[in-house]
Amino acid sequence: MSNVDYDSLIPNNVGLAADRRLQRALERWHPNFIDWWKTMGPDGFQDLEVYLRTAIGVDPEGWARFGYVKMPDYRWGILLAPQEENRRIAFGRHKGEPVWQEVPGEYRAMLRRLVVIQGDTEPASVEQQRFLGHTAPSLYDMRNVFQVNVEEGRHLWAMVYLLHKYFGRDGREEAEDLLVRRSGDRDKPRILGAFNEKTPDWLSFFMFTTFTDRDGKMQLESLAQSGFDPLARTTRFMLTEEGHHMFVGRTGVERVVRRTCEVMRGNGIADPADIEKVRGLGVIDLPTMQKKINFHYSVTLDLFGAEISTNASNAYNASLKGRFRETTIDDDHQLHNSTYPVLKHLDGKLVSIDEPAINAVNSRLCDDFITDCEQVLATWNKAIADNGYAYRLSLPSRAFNRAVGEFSDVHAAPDGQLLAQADWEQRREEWLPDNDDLEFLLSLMEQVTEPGRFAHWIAPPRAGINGKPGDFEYVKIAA
Ligand code: BYC
Ligand code: FE
Ligand code: FE
Repeated sequence: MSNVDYDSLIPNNVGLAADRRLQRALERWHPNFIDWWKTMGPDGFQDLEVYLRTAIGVDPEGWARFGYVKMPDYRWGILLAPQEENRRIAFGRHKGEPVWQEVPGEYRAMLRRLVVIQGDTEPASVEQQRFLGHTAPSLYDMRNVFQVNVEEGRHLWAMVYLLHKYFGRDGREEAEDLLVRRSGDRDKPRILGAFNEKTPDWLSFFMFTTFTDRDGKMQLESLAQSGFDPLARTTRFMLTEEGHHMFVGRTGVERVVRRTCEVMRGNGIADPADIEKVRGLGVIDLPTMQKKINFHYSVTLDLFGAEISTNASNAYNASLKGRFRETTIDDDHQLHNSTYPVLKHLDGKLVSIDEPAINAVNSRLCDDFITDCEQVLATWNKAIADNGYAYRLSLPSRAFNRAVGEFSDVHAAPDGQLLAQADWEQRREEWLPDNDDLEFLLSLMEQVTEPGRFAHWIAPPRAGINGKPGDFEYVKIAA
């Protein structure tokens, strides 16, 4: 079952060779994908050998192989986690029924929409990160962004497989459109807001992979519960790759924090808020990092949709999209009579209000996301504390800077205090990066290609990829 066929054009463990129609359809999509990759994938590095991992199986141990690959030759495969025998639906109206191997007709449109939205984010992130190679702070980091990019490409393949196999002609059309929309394009933007923002510098990249890839994790976890088994199995395997993306983000920011603190300490700076002095030393000040957290976190919260959502309740009822770790939750898994506390604003205050749990599925997933993020913040703050500074980074209120849901029509400070429009306009640059901040970040970005060397503003990682030594040549630049 877990054997992967690597002899065919499209590596897969779904028996593609036995389904000639599907195989031909995907083989027609393949050159369009490669065209897209060459024009919208990593700019300027397509001919270089990169030390990448490729998924060669789906077993928990040993699913990846490391080796030098030119990115356009990466073996993007269609890999589903092994089928669980006798798996039954864990939640919703169809709880207890055997999982579906085909799309139930009544849910076809809803399912297609979920798959398309998921699929759209994958190439979008590659487009957003397309120029980062030019300013990579080391070969280690350069390799990491390319690894993330090829895997997001594989995630696109994962969704395109589902569209082609299960959604007929409209699925094929949706698959084509996934290569037509462009991140940030005015006329044909990507579907969700965060995926049309820019990722111009490496702090942005580390924040994106910390927060936005973590939304990916939460959404994939919910889809991995799906009663539609092919979707559940696809997303389950995607999650194994997602871990590395979030690792790159969390440790990336941590290395920046560590470096800044070490340099501040080494130069006798007592006050981390002395931005001019810290920047004068060529490292990123902590208040700017806080502003970047505020931005990436709030934009990512928007990806959870409205707190109270009939779309989400329909998907849950239909047994298509569950909750985070659905099977470990102790309740009826149908949410007949239960409530869930949802943060709302009432008379100028933030209050928690019990809502029917079935309507609050998005809000709950968002809570689980926030819990996850808090653990990440703790590791960053530890790096600050280890250096003897009292400064702490924090997550802003969920009401801060929101464009979707309950708080989209109010303004709030990071501490949750609601503000009049004029106050918000006046103060927003205290909390969100302004042009000067972004230009400062860009001014630090310089490409470092000597193996084992790192740009001044970031500390080296604690360990190499796949146990490689510090001066390993992750990308063969000189070749
Ligand atoms: N931007 O009931 P509502 C990843 C629309 S990231 C624009 O509140 P729902 C990755 C919504 O479409 C994970 N529009 O929301 C990370 C709806 O429109 P219609 C991606 C938005 O449907 C890094 C209306 O507002 N996967 O994998 O419950 C790198 C009201 O909708 C937004 C998924 O998201 C927005 N932010 O929830 C690479 C999973 N939010 O239908 C990859 C699939 C809402 O009224 N998607 N709208 O015209 C879903 O589960 C849900 O569609 C959403 C929204 C969670 C996105
Ligand atoms: Fe992904
Ligand atoms: Fe990812």
